Amino acid sequence: MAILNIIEFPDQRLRTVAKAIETVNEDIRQLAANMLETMYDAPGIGLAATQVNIHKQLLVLDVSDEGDQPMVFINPEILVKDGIQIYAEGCLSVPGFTAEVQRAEEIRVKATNEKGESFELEAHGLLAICIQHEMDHLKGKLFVDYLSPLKRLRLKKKLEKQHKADKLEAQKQL
Ligand code: GNR
Ligand code: NI
Repeated sequence: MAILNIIEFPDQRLRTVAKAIETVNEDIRQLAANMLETMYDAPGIGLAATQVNIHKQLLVLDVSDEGDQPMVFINPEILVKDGIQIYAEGCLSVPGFTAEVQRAEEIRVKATNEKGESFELEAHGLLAICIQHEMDHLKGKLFVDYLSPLKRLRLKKKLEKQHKADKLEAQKQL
């Protein structure tokens, strides 16, 4: 098991479109386990492979209160969307920032699990939000893309400044 490095906005690698996974093998199961460990450690309620710079259609999540219901989605597809809900979202790739995003209230999703079995799931509320947020990552999209260009630019400048300061601090430690 291992904690993976999470890349942060405005890193262009977050814009990569993930490729479908052809076979669910031991490498994929290992990656899913490491992503879950990374997500719980952060802590977060979801993580897409894109965020750990692996451009494959794989996401993990756990929206339970106890953090004891890990879920793995491989090659997820949304079959049906219904209704709308607005929620203040955060993202491990956009630390220290939240914004209200409008998404479908209810979705029907088809995906493959870590055993390579196909499944379908009806989701609503936070689970539906999280699946849509993670599936956006797999398409190279971030929740900040729903903001006005001015707000996104301000956020980009703020995080770039923070990343520069972090880099200088790391150099001092050498
Ligand atoms: O941990 C997370 N919390 C969260 C809160 C509201 C809406 C979406 C999320 S997902 C986020 C983890 C993350 O960045 N996943 O990509
Ligand atoms: Ni995210």
